[in-house]
Amino acid sequence: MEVENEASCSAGASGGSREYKVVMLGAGGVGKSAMTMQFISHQFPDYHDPTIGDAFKLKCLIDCSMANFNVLNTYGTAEFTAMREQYMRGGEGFIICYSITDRQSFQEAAKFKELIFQVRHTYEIPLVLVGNKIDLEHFRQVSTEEGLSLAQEYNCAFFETSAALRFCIDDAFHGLVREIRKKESMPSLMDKKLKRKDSLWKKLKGSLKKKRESLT
Ligand SMILES: Nc1nc2c(ncn2[C@@H]2O[C@H](COP(=O)(O)OP(=O)(O)OP(=O)(O)O)[C@@H](O)[C@H]2O)c(=O)[nH]1
Ligand SMILES: [Mg+2]
Repeated sequence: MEVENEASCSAGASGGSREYKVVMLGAGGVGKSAMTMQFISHQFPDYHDPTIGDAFKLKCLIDCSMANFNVLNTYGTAEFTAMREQYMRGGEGFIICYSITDRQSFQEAAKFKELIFQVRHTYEIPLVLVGNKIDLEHFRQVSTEEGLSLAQEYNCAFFETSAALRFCIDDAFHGLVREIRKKESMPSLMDKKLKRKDSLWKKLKGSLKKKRESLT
């Protein structure tokens, strides 16, 4: 799916658009698909259809510079976790999601930094932490302070969102691009790795396609 969105900034957009490979991570049912759908097409699917691995594209202006999102939406269900290592190799940045109504999903979110480290051997990976479903305040099990404190540990931006209300969804995705740009402006780490990432990303999409075909 490919969409263009140029609403937020009219003047001064840079002509060339840089692609950002973003991976959604988090336990099953926390709202990764709902957040992705809201971000890409302003729609909220109110049913839970466990994801097999979908990729979405969207162009938008962030801080007056064009960003070409390539979002890989993953699945949280345990039986699929073998694929996680592949995602973690391919992504440039990760949105780690939990549901504020599900403490176990928060505990799972707290494990991702280590899992990413095991695959990438660095903690310098751009991340954003998201506590979703804040429209369900009455069912809250994870406080804002706990989210903030995990984000501090992760050294990353933190957002509480509602995919249902499309609340703070753009902020989370744009926040990740800002994290990637911030890390890129520190010359050391990312430049050398970009070419390698391109071929990894292609391989990853190929295996997901095969997996989908085998399951349908
Ligand atoms: N009230 C409310 N419900 C939400 C929100 N986000 C997602 N949901 C609902 O939660 C359920 C699961 O959402 P999904 O987006 O399918 O969850 P997921 O993380 O993609 O799940 P997997 O693909 O299995 O990993 C669906 O019924 C959604 O409608 C939200 O912000 N608020
Ligand atoms: Mg999903």
